[in-house]
Amino acid sequence: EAVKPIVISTWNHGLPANEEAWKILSKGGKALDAVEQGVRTAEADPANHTVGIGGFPDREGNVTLDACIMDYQSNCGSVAFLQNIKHPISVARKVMEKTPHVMLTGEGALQFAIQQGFKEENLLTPESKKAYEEWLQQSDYTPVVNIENHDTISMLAIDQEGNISGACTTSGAAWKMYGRVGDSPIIGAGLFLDNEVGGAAATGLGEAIIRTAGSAMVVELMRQGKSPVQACKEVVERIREKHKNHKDMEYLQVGFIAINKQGEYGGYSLRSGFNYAVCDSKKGNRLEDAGFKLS
Ligand code: SD4
Repeated sequence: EAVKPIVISTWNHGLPANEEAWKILSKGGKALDAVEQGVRTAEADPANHTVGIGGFPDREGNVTLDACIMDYQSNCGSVAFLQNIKHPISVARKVMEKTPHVMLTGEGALQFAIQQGFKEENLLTPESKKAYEEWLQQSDYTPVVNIENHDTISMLAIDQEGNISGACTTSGAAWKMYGRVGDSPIIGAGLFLDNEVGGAAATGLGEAIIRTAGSAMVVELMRQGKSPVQACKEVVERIREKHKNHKDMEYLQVGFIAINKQGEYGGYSLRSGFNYAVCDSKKGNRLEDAGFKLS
């Protein structure tokens, strides 16, 4: 018998996000609504420096946001390089539901958001501005593992009907180039699911996740019979292999979470320090440490 409903999301802030999602799932609500409402908690938290308001800016001082959402019928919506909108995940959902497209970027995404009634606001908090000014003094772009690429929220949920949905939202890598887009708004990289099989989502250095079609690969491996943890592990190992002689290797961190149709779940990362939150009716809402390849 499959475990459902269930929700899993990345990092410590997965706990409050799951709590919000659980309010919907436990009442028989849809996984799609649960993941949207869940990740909005992280977007709204100014203390989180990798999502929404309070996110660290690019190297020119702009906070630019990436997000995507996907439902059990493989509908998806995405925004990338979006500025001044606090809840990109909800704009991504509108792209999915109200446009003939999957992805809108930059000015176009902003224009669409405004048409849909979203308000423009400054997302650069005094605290992030200060961190940026400090960074400017060295202007050194060498991401710090588990710190500067930490805290993207990715969430996967299965509702009482047994349907899967997922969401992913981020301000991306701190001090990135203007216009840089990571894995998080890219279906197949930052997030992927197939309602027949399961879902997967990523956190970490987006470039490496895009190069390897990370989340899509995890789902494909589950289709071939791997457990969620085995599938995440195999993709992490492949990413490591592909980056052996790559300049990114020195600071590379990637982590995946995955869930299958039976409600089995797991996570795995390249380096230690990655955790995720899981909530179901059996054990409640809790944090678990992911297994890892290197220490
Ligand atoms: C990115 N994957 O833009 C994101 C960053 C991230 O936890 O995951 N942070 O590359």
